[in-house]
Amino acid sequence: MAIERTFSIIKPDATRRNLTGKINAKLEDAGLRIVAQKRIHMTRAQAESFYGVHRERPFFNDLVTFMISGPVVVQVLEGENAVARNREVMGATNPANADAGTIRKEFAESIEANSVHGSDSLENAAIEIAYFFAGTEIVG
Ligand code: RTP
Ligand code: MG
Repeated sequence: MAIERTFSIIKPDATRRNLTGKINAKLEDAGLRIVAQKRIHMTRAQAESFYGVHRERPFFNDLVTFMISGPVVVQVLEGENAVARNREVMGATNPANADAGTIRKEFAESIEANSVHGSDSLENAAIEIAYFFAGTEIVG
């Protein structure tokens, strides 16, 4: 078991409903440690660049507009197999398909307003962490 770091976002649908504490409790209960965290309001350029891999997808513009519709909480999570562990506790992209007990099953409003983002690989985790955090802001 490797200790990894992954990148997480609590999305605008969740900050709007004041769910950051409940979501953090789920992350911590899953064995993940929040080693960096800040609340920001992304610019359109920041969101477009962050989701650049989805630029050709039909939902890209709606996704960017949603992600800048309110504040988000960006986080670095640390723990054993943190990338996969976080994806497990997040649940499926579409909350209708998410397992009981997952963040998206309990809190997501729709396939788009699905409360959290989590890196999908260790390689992308490193890129995404560096996009939002300086090394000095991460305290393990
Ligand atoms: P994320 O990147 O946010 O952790 O989510 P994910 O891996 O589970 O899903 P991904 O396929 O990477 O999609 C990124 C985000 O785009 C929105 N989405 N909307 N309208 C749609 O059909 C649709 N599909 C995806 C969601 O907010 C999804 O989390
Ligand atoms: Mg993804």
